[in-house]
Amino acid sequence: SRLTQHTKTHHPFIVKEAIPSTNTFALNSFSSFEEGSVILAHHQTKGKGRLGRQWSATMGKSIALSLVLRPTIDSQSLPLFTQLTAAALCQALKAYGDTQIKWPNDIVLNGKKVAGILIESQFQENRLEGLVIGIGINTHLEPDDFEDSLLHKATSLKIETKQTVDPNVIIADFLIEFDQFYTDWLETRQTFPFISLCKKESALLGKEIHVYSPNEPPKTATVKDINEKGELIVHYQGHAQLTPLQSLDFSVRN
Ligand code: BT5
Repeated sequence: SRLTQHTKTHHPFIVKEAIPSTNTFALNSFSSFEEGSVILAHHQTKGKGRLGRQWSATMGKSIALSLVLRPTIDSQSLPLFTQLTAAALCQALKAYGDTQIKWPNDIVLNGKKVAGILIESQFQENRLEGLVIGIGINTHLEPDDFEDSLLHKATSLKIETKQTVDPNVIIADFLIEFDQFYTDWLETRQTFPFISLCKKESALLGKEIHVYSPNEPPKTATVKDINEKGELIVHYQGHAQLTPLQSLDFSVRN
């Protein structure tokens, strides 16, 4: 089975108390972290989401980690890592309920966001030196911990399972799943194993979504596929062709 296979990756752990952001920490001292390093923080004071957004969590009630990787890849492969990570995280969180992937970077549990992924890259003299995969998982957040605006769209493992969970088990399970996809991909450069999982567990396939692009009114589209590059293939209303989307800002239409 997947779990009994050996992987080549090993994971030095760096554990911090409160820091602004594990991703920022990893990027600021990137050269000091070897491949596979995991930076864990008990608390983030300035957790980052994508596109300048914030990631927030009450102290001691969530997992915040960053995984440092130094693969030899070109920057075009970067979006693939969001899908690879989402597939691994979705698998690891399956033990807690019906997890799905909301392309490109959200894990939802019973329809609400329980985890998010933020991938940032490190360049040196125009060369991609590596990447930092940031993961936030809502383990023990309670409804009171969420801002009002998040209440109907965010949740935690504790809220959904009504049980406390073991963060160490979650982190270990995630790394096992991740290493399997990652080492396979490094060897074969085949994206099928994790892309097929992203499709199987997609919260968006077949759904109608609103696509928001800068300086344009939102457009309605139907989600048709996720391709081998990790792009979302959509069909815009009134268009003949299908359109591949990269991580544009968009929201699902109810
Ligand atoms: C994400 O961004 O979902 C990426 C989250 C990545 C967080 C990890 S924690 C470790 C590492 N270090 C960091 O500094 N970051 C990474 P995005 O798709 O842009 O979603 C952000 C949006 O999710 C916010 O604008 C809020 O609406 C919502 N949000 C904020 N905190 C949340 C939470 N704890 N649970 C669910 N939704 C949240």
